[in-house]
Amino acid sequence: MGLLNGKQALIVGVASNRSIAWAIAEAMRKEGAELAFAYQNERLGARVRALAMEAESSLTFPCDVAKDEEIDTLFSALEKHWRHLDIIVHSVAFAPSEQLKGDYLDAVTREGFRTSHDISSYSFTALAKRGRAMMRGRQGALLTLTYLGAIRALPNYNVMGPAKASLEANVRYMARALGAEGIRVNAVSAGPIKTLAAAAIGDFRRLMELVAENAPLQRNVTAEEVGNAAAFLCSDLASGITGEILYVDGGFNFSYGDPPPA
Ligand code: NAD
Ligand code: 0WE
Repeated sequence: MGLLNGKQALIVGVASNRSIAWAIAEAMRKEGAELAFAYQNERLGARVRALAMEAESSLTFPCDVAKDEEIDTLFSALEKHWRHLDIIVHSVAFAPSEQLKGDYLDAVTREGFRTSHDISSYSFTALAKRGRAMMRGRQGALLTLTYLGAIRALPNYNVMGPAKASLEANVRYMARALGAEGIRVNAVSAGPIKTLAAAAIGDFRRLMELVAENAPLQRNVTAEEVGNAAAFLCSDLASGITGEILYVDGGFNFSYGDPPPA
């Protein structure tokens, strides 16, 4: 019955019960997947262990995705519990906070550019490189989270835009590299959702109002809706889909600029 019965999924990027990664975990659990969780550092350990228990999982591992040794340790630990892996969810992004406000050129620095691309794009590749052996030949799926700022120059998103553009190209190159092994690679491009990563941003409420006023669905999307799309993309129902960016944004991406309704 469950779309993901018998599948084992590693979820990277839960920081709180509002994280998009947590909504994905809940949707995948509901569809029958067995879950494991990787969290950034011990500051988040207790919270993630408690959430994992709610998802009937005792598999929680620390992993700073900026560090290859920690990625290696993560998979070495996971291999002790699971022989195979079917799904990796990457729900991670970071730019130093001073990068995310004001004029792009004034804000951006070589170090800010490097860090944002490393954590927000390369880390997806790094997880795939190390996870590949465990996933081979199992109709596996990799999934990441992106945002409209990848394809539109938006205020304040700044260097995260180029980082997400890199991530989206990464999805296509990874899909090409892994297709022969039966592994699919996709992204969900989510509309704005109030999470920790979003709460830190000024004007977030205004952005959400703009979406509600202009999206065809005339509202913002929920983390649960993103979770459901993620579960679908990682299920065998999506067996023909790879290298794709699926918008879960109420249609805002193609309709902003419409005149307001009469
Ligand atoms: P969140 O703060 O709950 O999640 C971000 C996660 O990234 C956290 O769990 C954090 O621990 C993790 N992270 C950052 N640096 C890391 C590192 N070095 N190593 C390991 N983990 C690290 O916020 P969220 O909104 O759920 O973000 C998840 C993803 O969704 C991000 O890729 C974000 O760009 C994307 N996204 C968010 C929105 C939104 O409006 N919230 C919209 C579209 C896409
Ligand atoms: O991808 C994101 C945000 C990712 C993010 C958030 C933070 C906050 C805390 C990356 N790095 C950091 N660094 C921090 O120190 N989103 C899609 C959410 C978001 O962020 C914006 C947005 C939206 C939407 C920033 C400016 C404008 C819009």
